[in-house]
Amino acid sequence: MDEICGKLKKSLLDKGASLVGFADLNEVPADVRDSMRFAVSMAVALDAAAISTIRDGPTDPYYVEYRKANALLTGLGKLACSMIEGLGYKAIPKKPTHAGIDPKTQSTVLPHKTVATRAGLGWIGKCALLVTEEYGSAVRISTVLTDAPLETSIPVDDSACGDCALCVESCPGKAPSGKNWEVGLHRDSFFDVFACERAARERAVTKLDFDDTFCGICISVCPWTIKYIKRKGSSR
Ligand code: B12
Ligand code: SF4
Ligand code: SF4
Repeated sequence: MDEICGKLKKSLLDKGASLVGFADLNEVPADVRDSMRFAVSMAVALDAAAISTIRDGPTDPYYVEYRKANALLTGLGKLACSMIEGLGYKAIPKKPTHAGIDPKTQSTVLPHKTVATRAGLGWIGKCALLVTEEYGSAVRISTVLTDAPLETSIPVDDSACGDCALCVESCPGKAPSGKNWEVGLHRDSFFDVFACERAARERAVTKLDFDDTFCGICISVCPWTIKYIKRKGSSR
């Protein structure tokens, strides 16, 4: 399987993925993962210059990037599926968008972030986003479930946010409580999803005349994102 994982990773990175990891989902109930034990987690980094334009709300360059990343992730999911199925295993792609969420709880049964931490891509920040060492939280992610026995990565169980509270202080909706995540801590015990939804919608309507939850301030203020922006030669 080592060789297959290597080929899969190389092909996905060549086609535009920024990070690829392999998850063992045995900790998650079988019914939420379609009885597939393993998963490929893929992240696409958002353009650093576009993210650097977000200051007090969403911007057109961020919206363009968001759409581009979703399209790329959909294509990468198809590629991973065809490679895995070519080897005789099952593969189920999960959409990068809000498809299949319960609006009352704002949740899917198997969030991409759960798969991403299991695949070792990063931790969950105080703002409830996946934070990666390489790109901060400026990534969009998606998942392919499979029964192929992949060589899995070391999962991330703890936060690396430490005492930082920049996303907590910058959130216009006061959605993050400031508590540090660890595996097993449910989103709703450290993040008010409805406060985020209200504030993000208000920002999107005011800034872009766009009636959706679209904000991204928490992405742009994170020191890990800023490190990525600086590495790419932009400034915030
Ligand atoms: C519903 C939803 C929303 C809701 C709720 C957000 C939320 N945090 O849940 C609203 C509308 C508010 C929203 C807003 C935004 N969203 Co949104 N949203 C989703 C969606 C469709 C489902 C999320 C979900 O099911 N949440 C349920 C809760 C319980 O889980 P969770 O917060 O996702 O993650 C928890 C688990 O993963 C758990 N966990 C982690 N590891 C493990 C391991 C084990 C074993 C277990 C049991 C649990 C566990 O820890 C996390 C925190 O508790 C996902 C796409 C997807 N299909 O996953 C995108 C997604 C989370 N959104 C995303 C983004 C970027 C945004 C916005 C920035 C919007 C924007 N474009 O401006 C804001 C940011 C809000 C924020 N700070 O979180 C990205 C996040 C990327 C990243 N770096 O993390 C996602 C993943 C979409 C994508 N394809 O990339 N979103
Ligand atoms: S998307 Fe905006 S409103 Fe939601 S948590 Fe991030 S900064 Fe707060
Ligand atoms: S801004 Fe600070 S607290 Fe928030 S996710 Fe980034 S490192 Fe964590």
